[in-house]
Amino acid sequence: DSNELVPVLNYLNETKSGAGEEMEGAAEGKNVILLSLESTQTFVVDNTLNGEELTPYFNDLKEEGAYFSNFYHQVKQGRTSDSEFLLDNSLYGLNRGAAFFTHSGNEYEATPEVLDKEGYTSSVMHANDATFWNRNVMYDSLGYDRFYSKKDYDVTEEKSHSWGYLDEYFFEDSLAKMEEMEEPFYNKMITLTNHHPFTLPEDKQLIEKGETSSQTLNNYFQTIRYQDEALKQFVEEFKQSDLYDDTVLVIYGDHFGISENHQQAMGEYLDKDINDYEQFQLQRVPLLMIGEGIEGKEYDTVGGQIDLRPTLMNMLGVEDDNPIQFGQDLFNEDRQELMVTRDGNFANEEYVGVNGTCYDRETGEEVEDAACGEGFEQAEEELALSDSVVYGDLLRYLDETEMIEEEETTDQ
Ligand code: GP9
Repeated sequence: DSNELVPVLNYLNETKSGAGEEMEGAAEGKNVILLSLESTQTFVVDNTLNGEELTPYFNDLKEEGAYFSNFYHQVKQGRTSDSEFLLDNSLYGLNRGAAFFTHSGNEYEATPEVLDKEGYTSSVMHANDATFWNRNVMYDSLGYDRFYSKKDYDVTEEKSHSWGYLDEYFFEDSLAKMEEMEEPFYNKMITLTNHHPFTLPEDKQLIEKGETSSQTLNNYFQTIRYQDEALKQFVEEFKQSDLYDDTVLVIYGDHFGISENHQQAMGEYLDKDINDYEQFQLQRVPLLMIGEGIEGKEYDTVGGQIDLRPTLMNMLGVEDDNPIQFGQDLFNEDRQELMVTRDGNFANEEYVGVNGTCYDRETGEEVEDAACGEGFEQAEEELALSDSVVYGDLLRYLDETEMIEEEETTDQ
């Protein structure tokens, strides 16, 4: 019953800070485009292969917006769907399986529903089969108005490769659809080309393959470079469109592309030994927000995908009436920095705790275990509380939480 939400609410009240002032209302009333870049990790940013930049366009673009260099993905087996779950709910995905499959019948109070009350329409664009990751079912539960899937795109054989519709065509069609959309809108676009096994038609290969001991990593450089070119075409056209002045564009990586099975090759490329600390740091994904009123600035704040919803709501100046969220406004300097991964590892301002070992976050040097004791404990507590919400379908009691909060105020 609703009492099961009490420990969750107490925990969140004790540990999480509210929204900061820096970006409050900075994107009030604007459209939101979330752009999920498939398998895109931060190590490719400002990096090269044989002297050629892997993401030349993104490297420049990030100077124009709020760029987060210590932002982590927090997904597990549900991969892209987990990132979506984290983003729209500010709850953790599950430790096994994908919540998109196992808990699509839950009641949620996700971003689309909250924004709906503010007059927003919501949609997702992804040129894959609608049933993949059970999206067609889950998007209804999350309150999306519309899902543009494969059947809504001009997916021909010439314009496809491997997993499907190539990003450049996906972007082109998607922009055209957005230009026709009722505003304000909240729209999530999910790319596909930079997906394992990272292959491309010959005429789309803009740089050479890598020469490490992993074919996967060698290919990845090419698809990352291709994606960057497609991104360039999209963002440049978007900037020319009428949408630009009224829209905040949020670009982020959904999860890793290169798994730990390729550590040896990553070590060859990055020219260092990939230990647990380095492997953990490789789980950073880019986050960049572009739009009028957002200055070019790099933020080294430690955060993760779970923080995006509260960050965005604050920028939109929207009062989010769902108190069950584990993320915090990334722009709030007073936030307690804690980024928890689904494995119970964590990063905070000073330390990174991985598999029971504690490292200095900046230098990667091992420090005494005790320094990470609290972090590991909090990570475990946080994951367990988030799980209690998902497994218990506790958001169905959300309407009663106002009563709980009122009772608590009266008791004090
Ligand atoms: C599939 C796409 C990729 O539709 O979202 O999913 P992933 O395998 O990365 O989770």
